[in-house]
Amino acid sequence: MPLLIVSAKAEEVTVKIDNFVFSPQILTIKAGTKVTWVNDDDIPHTVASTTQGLRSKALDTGDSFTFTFTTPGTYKYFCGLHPHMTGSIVVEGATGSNAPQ
Ligand SMILES: [Cu+2]
Repeated sequence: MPLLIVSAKAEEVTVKIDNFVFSPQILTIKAGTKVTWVNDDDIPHTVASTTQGLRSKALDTGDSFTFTFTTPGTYKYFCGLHPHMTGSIVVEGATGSNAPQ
């Protein structure tokens, strides 16, 4: 299955967790975007990383976790309960991108 790459323009985006997969697995956003992970799976998952603050408690079905990305860079994260579940958030600078403004 190819990696799904989504370029989001909204300032709030959602990453769904289902069937042991973060979706989209790679998400490109602008700095300042609020990302909310929602667990649609029927078992608990977490969002974990080495980034300060980017770490949730165990999310039961329907629970969510929100983190606002203010600094450009690539943020890799994983599920603390199932470390093979991984995802990345690519944060672009608010200017200097290819946004059609
Ligand atoms: Cu998990």
